[in-house]
Amino acid sequence: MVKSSVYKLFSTMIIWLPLLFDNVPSFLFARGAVITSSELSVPEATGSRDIMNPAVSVVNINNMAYWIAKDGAGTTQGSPNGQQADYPIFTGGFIYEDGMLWGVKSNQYSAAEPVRVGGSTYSQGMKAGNVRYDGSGNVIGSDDPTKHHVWRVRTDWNTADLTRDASNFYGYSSPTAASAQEIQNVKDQYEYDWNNWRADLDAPYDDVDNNGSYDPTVDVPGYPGAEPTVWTISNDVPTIVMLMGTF
Ligand SMILES: [Ca+2]
Repeated sequence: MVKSSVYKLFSTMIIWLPLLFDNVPSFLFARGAVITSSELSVPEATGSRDIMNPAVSVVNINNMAYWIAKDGAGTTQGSPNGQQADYPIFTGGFIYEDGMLWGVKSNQYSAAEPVRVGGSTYSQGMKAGNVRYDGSGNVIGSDDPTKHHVWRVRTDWNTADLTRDASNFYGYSSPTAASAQEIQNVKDQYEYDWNNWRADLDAPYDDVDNNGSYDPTVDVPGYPGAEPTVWTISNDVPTIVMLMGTF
């Protein structure tokens, strides 16, 4: 039993992938394992979840739940235990809070201040959204953060029993606590993210027909080979560009 639990723990793989210094996608993915944790019986809601546009979400297909905010920050707000990662899922905390912090030294910065640092410490230096460019490739600002959320897919979203997933997403302490409506909400959110996967912003996907573009009817969103993927995109460009201008 112990060996099995350890396997499940390490079968969850967490990837933080800074592709560009100013435009940082991160994604979490995992290979699933059958849940065998004891059934806890005390439901505990931690508040509402914005279903179609969630500000926090969770990778939870195996025996660990790991939460992330849409700006890429660690968060303690999803778990009923008030911690970022719970292991075993639905029980005590495993990681209080973590995140990615990076530094860049470049001769493009002033000689007096050649280093820039960004990311997450206890506070977060990023906001959700992608960097926006003009037709010549110059940075003109960043996208509206309200148009972004934590994107989440799982390959079996349309057939799986999502009771346990929804119970975890809604912050209950019991894997069977979610209502039928809450389960449907989670399914709807999976469907939306599957059909609107941000491949245009370089969210990873398996290009099944190998044509170099994302087609939700053929391709598989998420990190290739992974069952669930949780993906966010964030930036530290101050100016937010709206459709009609900037503010
Ligand atoms: Ca394709």
